[in-house]
Amino acid sequence: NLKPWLLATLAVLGLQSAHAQNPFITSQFTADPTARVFNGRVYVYPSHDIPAAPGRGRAGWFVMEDYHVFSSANLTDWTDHGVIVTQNKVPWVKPDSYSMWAPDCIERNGKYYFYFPTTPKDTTINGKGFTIGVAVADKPTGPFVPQPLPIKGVRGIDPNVLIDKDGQAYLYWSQGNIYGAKLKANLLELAEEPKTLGELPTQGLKEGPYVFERKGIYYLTYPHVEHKTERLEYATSSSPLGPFTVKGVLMDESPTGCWTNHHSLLQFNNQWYLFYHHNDLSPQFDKNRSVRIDSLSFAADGSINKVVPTLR
Ligand code: FUB
Repeated sequence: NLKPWLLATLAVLGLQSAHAQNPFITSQFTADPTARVFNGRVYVYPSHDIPAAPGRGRAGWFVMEDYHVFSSANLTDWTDHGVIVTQNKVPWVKPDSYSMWAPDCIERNGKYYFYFPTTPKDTTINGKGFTIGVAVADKPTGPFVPQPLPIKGVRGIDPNVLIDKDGQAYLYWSQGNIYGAKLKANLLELAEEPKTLGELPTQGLKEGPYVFERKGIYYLTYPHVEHKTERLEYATSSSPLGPFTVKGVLMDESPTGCWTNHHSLLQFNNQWYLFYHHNDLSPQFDKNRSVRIDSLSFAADGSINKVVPTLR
């Protein structure tokens, strides 16, 4: 209940925390939020859950056919820029895939590269199951033009891209375990064979990698199921492809039972934030999810202080 003048002063000092209500998008179901700052504005690229219907996806499972992008200058007022990529306009996607899962978007030299996983119609390229493609735009809101084929050599979901301080780009993704590889300068092709990243937990699904660098430490953050639902864990390394060492938990398992969590971290106006999801708008069905934000902080030794969800 901070007074507006105090919030404005804190904002000028870069000290405000997220005070938007969670979930912060209520016009549609959203999940897997990747948040990025482009030109001083926050853009969130989430997945878009829709309910299954006859001829539309599989009842009881994730159903996703397109992506919207949302943006905000203050983390409170959000603009929906509409559909940026849709399954039936991507040449390589299996018709009626309804599997447009967790995406990422990154900028280089004024071009925006949107990475997304889904199922292909031609399984001879990367094998059966999910693979990852790219669509390119001149603006963060598109229009995005999909590449004609998925990235060769990538099998899996949940793409995440890091462009390191030296300009080298890395693609991370998951397929039960977490993998990474250098990208070529065009950001459209792998430059090397994928590798695993170190001594991550061997038991339980690990997915949704989000990698970032802070003060010379590379953080690999990821959802991990040990019991029933995913908790967010992190590992650190002195280099982008590891080996990473597990350090701890940044968000506990959901007490109310949304099976998945999926997240990104963002520094905006000198404050760090965690973007993640739960099923606030669909308490009975956890495949219709909604995105949330909370403030996040680091301890002096670089460890991440655990985030406790704020619901209002
Ligand atoms: O949204 C579909 C899948 O659920 C994502 O790709 C995973 O990370 C999990 O959130």
